[in-house]
Amino acid sequence: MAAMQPTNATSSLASATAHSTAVIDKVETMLVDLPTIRPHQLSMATMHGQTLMLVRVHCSDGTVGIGEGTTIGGLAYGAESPEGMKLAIDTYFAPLMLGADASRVAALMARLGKAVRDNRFAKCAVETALFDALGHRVGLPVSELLGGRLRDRLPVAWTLASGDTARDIDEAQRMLATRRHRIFKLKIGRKPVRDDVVHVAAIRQALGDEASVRVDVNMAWTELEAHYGLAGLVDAGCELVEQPVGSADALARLTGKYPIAVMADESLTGPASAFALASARGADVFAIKTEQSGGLLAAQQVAAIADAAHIGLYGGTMLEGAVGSIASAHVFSTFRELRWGTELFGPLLLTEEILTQPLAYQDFELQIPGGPGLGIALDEDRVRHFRRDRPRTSVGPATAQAA
Ligand code: MUC
Ligand code: MG
Repeated sequence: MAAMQPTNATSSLASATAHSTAVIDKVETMLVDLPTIRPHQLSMATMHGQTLMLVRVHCSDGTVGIGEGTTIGGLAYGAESPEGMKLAIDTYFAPLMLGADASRVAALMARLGKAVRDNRFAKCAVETALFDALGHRVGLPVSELLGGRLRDRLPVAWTLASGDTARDIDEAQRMLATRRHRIFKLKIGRKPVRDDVVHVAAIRQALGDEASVRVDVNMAWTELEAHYGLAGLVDAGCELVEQPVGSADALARLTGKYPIAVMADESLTGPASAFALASARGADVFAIKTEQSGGLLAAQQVAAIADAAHIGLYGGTMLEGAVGSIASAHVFSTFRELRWGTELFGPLLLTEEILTQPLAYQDFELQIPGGPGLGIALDEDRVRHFRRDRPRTSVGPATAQAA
């Protein structure tokens, strides 16, 4: 019998097998604390800094992937915290990952999914690191591994949340003048509804037609307050309201009642909730967050459900630093429709840079890197400096100067 000639199919199988020779050697986690440029006020917390949980996956072929998990206000936003993610990955994820085929990302995530319930943010961080390493291994950007990007740049909104109307107007005017942002999301819900509406109307009026003004209530209103609020926001010229109430049923009842788009955020916790919301026509727009969805692949599933239900898409943020933000950018670049833009401004809220090459924000957009993996590199010295567990020199209280 003649020897079988390799066909295209068998040779691509051979190269896939070559890629799969890498196994996971080490999983490393760390907490990095960075200050914010100003206090960031949401209805449930005021942030003065952000903690990034960074995970590095080291593979036997020398590739290393990085991922990030963040939350908002520690445990104020949801059930996970950066410290909890680190503990979960060190204790439960890492033993299952060591020695596993590093290239079979979906298979490994399925295995982790069976052993670990929930922990969506930690799973997202690990999945990001695996995709980053795979991208370096095969020489492709993460967006291409996810099916291929449809855009190289993403519009980016800025959140006005200083707690002071005049300061917010000044901040927005600087963003417009420097062509960094022209979509503004206002955090409201801490004050009485009437005061919040006055705040929004003042900002809308000061910025004029150049800017788009939206609000995020972070679930702070009752359904009755939301009726007053939405009516007032329409008069104030606001185009979108994000998660005015906590209950998904109440959100559905508000959708379509007023000429303002209603966007779901906290109610969206992955594909199952997306399906339930879409079935109930529970929102006009989905704020898709990669971490909240449970990872990059899960975020794509949420987008597919929204698309099928003709629900608009917005690329959300958990105020991730550079690693998490660019991971989301790769995911959002693959969405067929992204009518409402994104809010991947997290790194700009922090005083410190931790990349060798900062992310490029210009002309109201974020450029998605074209290099392999996430297309970014950590500045190791700066990461070491801001690590929570860095060796510290203790200094006592100031003592009287020697005479
Ligand atoms: C949220 O609820 O959308 C997004 C922007 C921001 O300032 O906070 C986040 C969280
Ligand atoms: Mg929100």
